Amino acid sequence: MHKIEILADHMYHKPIDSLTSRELYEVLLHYVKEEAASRPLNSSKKKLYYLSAEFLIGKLLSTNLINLGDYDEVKDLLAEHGQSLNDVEDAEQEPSLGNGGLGRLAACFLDSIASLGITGDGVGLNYHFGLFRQTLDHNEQGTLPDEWLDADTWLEKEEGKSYEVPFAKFTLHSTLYNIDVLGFEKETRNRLRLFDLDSVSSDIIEEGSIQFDKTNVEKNLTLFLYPDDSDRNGNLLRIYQQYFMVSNAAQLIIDEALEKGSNLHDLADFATIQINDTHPTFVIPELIRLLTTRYDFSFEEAVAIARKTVAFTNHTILAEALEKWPMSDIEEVIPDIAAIIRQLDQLVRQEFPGNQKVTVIDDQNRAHMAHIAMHFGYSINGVAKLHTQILKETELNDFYQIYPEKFNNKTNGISFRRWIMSCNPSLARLFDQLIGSSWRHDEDLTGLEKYIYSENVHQNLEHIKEANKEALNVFLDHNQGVTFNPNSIVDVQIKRFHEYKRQQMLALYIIYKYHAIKNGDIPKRPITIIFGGKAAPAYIIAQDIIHLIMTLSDRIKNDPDVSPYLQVIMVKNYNVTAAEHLIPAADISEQISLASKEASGTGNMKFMLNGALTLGTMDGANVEIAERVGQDNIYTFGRSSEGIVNLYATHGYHPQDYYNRPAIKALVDDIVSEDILKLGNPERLNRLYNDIKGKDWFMAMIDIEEFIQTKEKVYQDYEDRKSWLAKVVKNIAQAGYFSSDRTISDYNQDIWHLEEH
Ligand code: 26Q
Repeated sequence: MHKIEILADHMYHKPIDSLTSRELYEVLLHYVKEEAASRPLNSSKKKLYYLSAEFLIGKLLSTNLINLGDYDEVKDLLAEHGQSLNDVEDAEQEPSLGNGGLGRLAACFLDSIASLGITGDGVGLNYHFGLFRQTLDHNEQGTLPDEWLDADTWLEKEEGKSYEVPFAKFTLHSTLYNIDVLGFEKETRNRLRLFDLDSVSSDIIEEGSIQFDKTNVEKNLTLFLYPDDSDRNGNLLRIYQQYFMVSNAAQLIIDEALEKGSNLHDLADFATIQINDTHPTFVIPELIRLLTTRYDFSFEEAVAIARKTVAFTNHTILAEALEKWPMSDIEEVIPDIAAIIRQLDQLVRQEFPGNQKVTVIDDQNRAHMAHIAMHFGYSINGVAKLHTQILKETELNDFYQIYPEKFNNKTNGISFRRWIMSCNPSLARLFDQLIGSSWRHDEDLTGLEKYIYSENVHQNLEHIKEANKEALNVFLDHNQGVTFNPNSIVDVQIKRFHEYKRQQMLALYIIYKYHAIKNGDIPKRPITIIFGGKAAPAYIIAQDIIHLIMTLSDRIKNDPDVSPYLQVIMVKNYNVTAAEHLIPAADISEQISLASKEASGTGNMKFMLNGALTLGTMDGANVEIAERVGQDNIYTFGRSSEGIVNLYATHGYHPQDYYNRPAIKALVDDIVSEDILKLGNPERLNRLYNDIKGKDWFMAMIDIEEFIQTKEKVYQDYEDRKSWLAKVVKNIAQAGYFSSDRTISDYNQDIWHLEEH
């Protein structure tokens, strides 16, 4: 008998055949957890700690089975008992411990760190509700708490690990939960360490909402990721969360180093700390606090140790995302840390007298978290070539001037275990047939280049895409009772809703296409345009954009002249699981951010690997995709990043200039046309209309004409199947570079310097 059969009998006294999907899930969860726990922890002398406010790990059953090397065996075993692994996967709840790219990147990194045999743990918080669950009633986004912890989970409590975290008003205590992180066909494991508040309680959440008493920190600290910070109490809560996270992390790191024989003077030989954006920056003053108060280090020496231990990754150049905390807020929550930050500010002022732009505390008495990270860390990296270049030349130029040696680029990547082996197994098998299975270990897909014009391969790709579209249809039907024409072109934009990502520009295209069809310009093939993504609860315009898209979707659905040729779907509660269904089914990958604004993007890489072609601006990692596949195999359009950076610097963009062009005016005015206003919420539609017409801060109108032309060309090119599929193969063959194993191996070589096993 297989271990799983024994477990089933043990847990439910039933054979596998008669278990429900849920029961079978519990059995497999148990099985994988046991297998994982039996593997020794990676344990090199020096260890990486990847600190992040988000870990968007997704469901873990499939990828864990893949990494154990058990996937096929378990699938077959279940099949013998009339059960399907797919159904079992459906029974797993997805933890929503992240909100977007930065959190998903952290999850791909954990997978790659373990797969390369590097000793490295993720450290973060165990949010009980994570990010909100999105509803879409009356064509508007609604928010519900996501109770992912209700069900049996991958978390294992680590007994006997609890730290004290001192705040001004009280001292809080932590408990620690771990999730084992397996490497691909590796005999060892790492862990994701998630700290929780021992006094946490959900009884302060208002029934059926994400509202709660923000001042009751002793109960609320680990309830939600990114609580609404539009008021002061929300801001204070974020400081509480960040400090709780890093104080626990720092104490854990010091403990583990001491256990391994460190005298802490040599901490950097035992630990390196990568901070995922600025959210964990308080770890620097916290390390200094612990070393000076508990271990008798001088301030100077403690600073020197932090400077050898902490490395910083920047993920954004949007000013509003660069964290600046009022010193009065820091003072109120964590006065000891405020004092250290003042000392750090003094140090910087002594080192760089007269340089007002690099101070830690600015003239409005706000602490700049990125400045702390850059002065008191040893590495600063951007997440794509273009992004790092912009950081060096403009955004962080003052720091590049003084620390050129700290700056480096690490182009993002994605885990091939999740983003092809698990989410698109039939395509993965096709790769095996064509080039053997070594790509599963080295992600080298260039062997596929010789099949660019192979009719047989094209046919296989067509069949796989068709089947994936059918599967997506089943998923959407189940998720929200919507289906689409499986013979249509599937055109997808999935990501957080943000003006710089320009979902509103694709909405303007939909308006254009609606009118074209009304005027008798019938597409050769039906088009399905799919959006997915959440908008921050305090981000009103982003919610207005969701509303516009859904209203346009209704208008089309209700119009028999148009509905056979065009459909618009807004996916409810877009998350990792939805992405795993959407990406393998997509033909077109929309990556249309305003050039210079998308640091990297990682969805772009997932689509490319799964056989969709990119329609994008020369932004983020799109630039490197274009470089690799060549301009003939990607559809790029729009102003260059230099052009845009320059327009911002010279205040040279005037929306009226664009709005007044008749072709653009017709599209924008349609947002407030009579039939749209009748269908939708006039307040939202008017606000969005006025914003685009009068402000358009992220310049949706600047590229709209070129976008429309390029989209028409894409749809036209799609009809030449031979040439389209040749492009698809070229893209897949060049996707290997975007493996997160490559990214992590670059981090390790240039920043961490750990052993690989
Ligand atoms: C900041 C201040 C106050 C409240 C919240 C925040 C905040 C929260 C989350 C700021 C930024 C984030 C998340 C950023 C993010 O996901 N960035 C994305 O990172 C990806 C991985 O590097 C890139 O591929 C994307 O381009 C980038 O947008």
